[in-house]
Amino acid sequence: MPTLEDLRAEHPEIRSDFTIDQHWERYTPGEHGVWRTLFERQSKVLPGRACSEFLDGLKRLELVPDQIPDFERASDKLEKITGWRTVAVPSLVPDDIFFDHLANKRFPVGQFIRRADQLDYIEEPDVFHDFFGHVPMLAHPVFADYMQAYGKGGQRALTEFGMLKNLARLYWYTVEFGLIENGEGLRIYGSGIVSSRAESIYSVESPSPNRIYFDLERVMRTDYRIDDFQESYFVIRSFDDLFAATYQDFAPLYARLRSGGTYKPGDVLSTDRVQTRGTHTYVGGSHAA
Ligand code: HBI
Ligand code: FE
Repeated sequence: MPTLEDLRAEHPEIRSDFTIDQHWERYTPGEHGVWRTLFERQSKVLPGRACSEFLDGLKRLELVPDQIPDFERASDKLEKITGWRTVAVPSLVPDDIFFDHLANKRFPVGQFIRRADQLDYIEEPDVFHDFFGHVPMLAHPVFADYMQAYGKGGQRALTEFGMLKNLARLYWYTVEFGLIENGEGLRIYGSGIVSSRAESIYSVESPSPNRIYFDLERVMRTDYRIDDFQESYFVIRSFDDLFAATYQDFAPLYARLRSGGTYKPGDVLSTDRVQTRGTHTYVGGSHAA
């Protein structure tokens, strides 16, 4: 995790909350071209796979294929819908800074974009993962409230309970890699999936991974892979369910989590409500961004 000092060299204006100026005018035609390639690829694979709430958010924010969004202008639209804004950051930011932004309805968006030879793999969230992947769902009022509650919960998990690892798993299996099964059938809402062409297809169509109905404690006990497709996806039935499950006092849950099992990414438990049990036939590849 880079420190403020590390980042100041490249971003002299960086502020104590790790935000920088986007400098939209500095993006090159090549960088806008990478955005366009990624946007057009996802526009082909997401209809019928991403949930309508995500696709509606994309439309309401009027994101266009041929240009990286101007964060201030897009935030003016987003703020009218759910009160959220995006802030530019140069990289991953420390957990306490990240939670504080979410708790105040500010989503940190990577200011940089991956290179044309990195279309399928990025280590750090860039503007395409963050803006295309995360921001459209922030136009959904219930999901936006979930994200703010996550930020507030994160601050407590960090300072009062030392339960960051458990909370990071919740973020990973919902915000990043969550699936939803409602009237439309099985659909994607997780940002890590919607911003990746290969995983957009794999997550809802491959027989290989497990798909298990969401249970808060089960998710908070389950480790995850950061370098490959997920071996298990957790499926919610509605965003109201997700918000309700997590809008409670976590203290008793944290007490239970101090003992008892931690599960491997591919485990299926007898107590699981299984939507589909995976064949685990997928042979590892690179984690498509
Ligand atoms: N910082 N910019 C940025 N974006 C993230 O998604 C992010 C982060 N810091 C920490 C983090 N995510 C996760 O570890 C959270 O679960 C805390
Ligand atoms: Fe992300």
